[in-house]
Parts: sequence; structure tokens; C-alpha cells
Amino acid sequence: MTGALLATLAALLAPAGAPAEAAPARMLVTADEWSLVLSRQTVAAGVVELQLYNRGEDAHDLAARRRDGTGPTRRLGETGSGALGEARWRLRRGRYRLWCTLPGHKAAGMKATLKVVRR
Ligand SMILES: [Cu+2]
Repeated sequence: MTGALLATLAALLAPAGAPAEAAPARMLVTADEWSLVLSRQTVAAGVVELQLYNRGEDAHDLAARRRDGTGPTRRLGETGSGALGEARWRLRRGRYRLWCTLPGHKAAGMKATLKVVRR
């Protein structure tokens, strides 16, 4: 079968209004003195919708970077006690280190690891 014919068949078989990309992954990170707890240890590559819930007394934020050091550092801004911060990150496959960037917080234990896998 030719590629053009396959493409035509695929277009005919696709449900109307199907999204071009799968729904974004969602993840909740709960911050406290002194821990970061992830709602899941693994997410699918692509857009990740993050929420940072600060149930602690101090302000906290969130940064993420691939453990191999490649790519940008992702950030979710400082979030006050009792507040919910939000961000959308586009992540490619790999292992990521997450941490709170406020002075001393990472050393006190506010760090976690996340695995991003193929969809
Ligand atoms: Cu912190």
C-alpha cells in the first residue's frame, strides 16, 4: 500500500475532533519542611501540568533539571504557606532531579527524583 493511501485511510478512520496530542500529564508536588512528595514517580514525556501545594509554614518553590545536566532548568515560582502554585513544563524523556531553590532547603531534604518516559 502506498504512503498516500495509508494516510487517506488513517484520516478516514480517525474520530472527528480527536486531539492532535494526548492530554498533558498532571502531577501534584506537596512541599513541607523539609520534604517534596510527588503524586507520581513517573510521567509521560511532553507537556506536564504541575501543581505545587505548600502545606508548610515557610515559602517554597520548585526547580527541575535532567540528571545528565542537559536541557534547561524548569521552575515553578515561590509559593506561600497554604498556597497552590502552577506551571506547565515540556519535558523530554530522562531522569530529573526536583528541588526547592530557597537557601538551605535542598540540603534539608527538599529534593525528589522524577522519571519521564515515552508516551
Ligand atoms: Cu523550600
